[in-house]
Amino acid sequence: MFSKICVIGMGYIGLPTASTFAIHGVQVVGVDNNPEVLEALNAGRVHIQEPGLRALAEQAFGSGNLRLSREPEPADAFIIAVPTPATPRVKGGADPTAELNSVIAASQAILPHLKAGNLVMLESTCPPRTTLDLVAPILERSGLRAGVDFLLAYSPERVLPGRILQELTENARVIGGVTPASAEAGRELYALFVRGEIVLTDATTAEMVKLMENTSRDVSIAIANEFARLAEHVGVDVWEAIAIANRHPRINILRPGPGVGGHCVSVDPWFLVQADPEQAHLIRTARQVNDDQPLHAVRLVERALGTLQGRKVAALGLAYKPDVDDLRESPALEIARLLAEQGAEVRTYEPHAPERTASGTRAANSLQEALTGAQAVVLLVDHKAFRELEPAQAAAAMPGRVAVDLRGVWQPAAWEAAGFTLHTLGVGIPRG
Ligand code: SAJ
Repeated sequence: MFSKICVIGMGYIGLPTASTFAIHGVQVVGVDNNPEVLEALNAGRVHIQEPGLRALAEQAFGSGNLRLSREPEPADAFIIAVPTPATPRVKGGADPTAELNSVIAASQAILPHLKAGNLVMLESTCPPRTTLDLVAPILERSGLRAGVDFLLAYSPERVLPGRILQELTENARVIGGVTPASAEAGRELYALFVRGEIVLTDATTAEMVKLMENTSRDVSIAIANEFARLAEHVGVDVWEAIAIANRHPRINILRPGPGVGGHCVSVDPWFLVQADPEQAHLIRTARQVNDDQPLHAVRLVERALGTLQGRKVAALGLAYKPDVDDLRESPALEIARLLAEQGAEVRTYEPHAPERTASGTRAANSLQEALTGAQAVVLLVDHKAFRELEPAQAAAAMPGRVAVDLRGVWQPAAWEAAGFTLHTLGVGIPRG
């Protein structure tokens, strides 16, 4: 039934999805309205860093089953995998809301090609009811009725950056149809490569599932961050306390850190707030706790150094989490920027994107260069190379002996043996 599909959006989800369908024998048209993305892919450059993606895309293009286009064309199924960012958060301003322009544009682009019997799948993360209230009415301008003449379903992507290819095929997949037949058609499509369980439901439930997953994670991280602040205040090591609490069979406290980044966990909860601002108190508060965490981290660095004015700081890592190159919504970027804004001379080093830096700071090309001349070294992202940093290497390059660990991974004994004072997020000074 599905011999040809169009995947709209060649980003973090669309490109791996299109490539995976292609290597499973489906004719795939990868659609993107950004000419630079198409140019890069046509020249054999994969614009996204994700383990295994380059090889997968090469295999897909090499098979002859994947080709690129600026516009959709007639096909058996259409998959929408375009970005749905939130409007920027303004302190004291209105809550962020979903920007659905790309979903609207993709639906409109499908419209002239839609035929009876087609399946349209929405994968982008969206506020509840988007499939029913936004996408269906646009596609119904064709004169065809959703769920009657063509099939329409929502299937959220749930893959973890860094493990996208593996999780794409192995994770359980939720498919929510505007009708049961739409969900069944979705199952038939994804069963071409998904090895995990495929769970069918209705479209709005599937939208809620996705938002509830990431919101639950955000709220869990917020409580961990709040525990860290309380531990600092009462003179406890939060890492030890969490390790002990997590021995309880029904407790699993997540890791505190410098804040929550990425384009999912820090964004999606706002789509639930948007759905019912009067009721979503806890979700909004958790977002605020996590959004305030970078400022808390800056205060920690300031306390460690006495003052930020004129201090030379090596800021290690800018990505939103370890071992990825993705800087979107990264709390590390925000911390580096705030340190500079508050008077520090900041040298950043992001091994997965060495050319990138935060506003007001300078980028180093190597770890060594970042450390050289620094009075303090601040661990923002626990990339493998930084977890393994030998305090002796830092001591040899740095005139200062202040280390700040915002991820709870550096061993105090090792840093102290090298002459450093190590300040760790969530570790209070025990009171007698
Ligand atoms: N973080 C902490 N403490 C923790 C775990 C994470 O501070 O204990 C921080 C990370 O440093 C990062 C942020 O949270 O800044 C988010 O990282 P993450 O690893 O929790 O999640 P993402 O954004 O990489 O991917 C999430 C995943 N969702 C869940 O685990 C519920 C993934 O499955 C989704 O597909 C993805 O969002 C998405 O695209 O929505």
